[in-house]
Amino acid sequence: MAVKVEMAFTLIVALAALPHIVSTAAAASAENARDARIFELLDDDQDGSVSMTEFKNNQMLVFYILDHNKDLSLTADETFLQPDAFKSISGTDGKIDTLEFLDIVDSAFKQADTNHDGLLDRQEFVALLNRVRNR
Ligand SMILES: [Ca+2]
Ligand SMILES: [Ca+2]
Ligand SMILES: [Ca+2]
Repeated sequence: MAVKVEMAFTLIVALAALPHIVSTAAAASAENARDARIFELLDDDQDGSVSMTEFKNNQMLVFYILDHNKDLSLTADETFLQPDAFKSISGTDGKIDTLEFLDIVDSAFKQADTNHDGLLDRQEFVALLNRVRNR
């Protein structure tokens, strides 16, 4: 797996979990319940799978939350990424713009969609989370 995509996984899962980290000090035993809640958060129409559109919309929301100064780009201090990881996404300008962000979201979605049906089901989503955690 390309380094860039691995970084995208880390970013995306951390981002998806962000509201939960803030609102609940979830114990490790509550991890499954938390994963299920993250999935439900992503699955806007609650049809049991996360489409590319749902995934992107949710990630863009997170982008806006992280973008403290609302200039539509993320600088290193607005993310919690390691410098190398940040640079692999941002390129040389030191900023992650919305296109770069959507590009990694797109890559991560395609990597996670292991049966290539254009949807993330619960199984694929949990596999994605586990892959990131066990890195
Ligand atoms: Ca859905
Ligand atoms: Ca910014
Ligand atoms: Ca799938």
